[in-house]
Amino acid sequence: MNKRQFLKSSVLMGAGAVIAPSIFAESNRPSSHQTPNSYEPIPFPQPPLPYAFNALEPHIDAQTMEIHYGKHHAAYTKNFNQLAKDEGIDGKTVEQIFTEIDKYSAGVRNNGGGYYNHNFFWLTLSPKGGGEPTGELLKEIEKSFGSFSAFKETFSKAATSVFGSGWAWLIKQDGALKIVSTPNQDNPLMNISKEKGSPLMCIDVWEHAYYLKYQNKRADYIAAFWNLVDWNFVSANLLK
Ligand code: MN3
Repeated sequence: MNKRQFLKSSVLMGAGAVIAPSIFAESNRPSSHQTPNSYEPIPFPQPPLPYAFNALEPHIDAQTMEIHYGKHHAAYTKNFNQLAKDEGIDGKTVEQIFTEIDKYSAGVRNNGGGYYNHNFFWLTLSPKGGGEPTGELLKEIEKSFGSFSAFKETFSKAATSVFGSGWAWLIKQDGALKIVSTPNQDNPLMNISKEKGSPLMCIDVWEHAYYLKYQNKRADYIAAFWNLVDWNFVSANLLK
């Protein structure tokens, strides 16, 4: 690697360097015949979906998942990477960017949110999900909402009443659990959010998340969502 290439890749490494320095181990260095473009790291890769497109059937259909992950989420990811590069965002995690999101363009806010929120949503869901939480999580839910069924009702109501496109979240805020919603692709990690906290679970209530199967019946999609919630993921976020 000559000096020019080294400088270029140092600038481009960005957040990838923090998360996965091993990809730049000696054995992975590009050979001399490769052009720099062929090994530019993507700072924010789209994580693979942790299950098949049809794995959430019958609650969420395969075609919705294929379009949602393969088109919508892929587009947010691509646009976020491009805009982050254009706006000189370098060496920051997506969470760090959210703490100063008001410094960047609306494009970074919308696409960065779309990138992160879907990553989080796919992990909230699991073909082995559903049922009820246990242990510390159940205790915290009962402390904040009275009972699991009261929590479920409040969360469902928050998701149903998002006007237009947005998200409902369970967050940890000052040590207590709270249900909040965000418009568009905003999330509770963004400094511009009215309600801030660390996310435990979320639901996407944009029409693209359910319209093919449920059309205008958002409440039916939300009812089906409970069959998929991965309480292990939610618990892990609580204990973080
Ligand atoms: Mn979506």
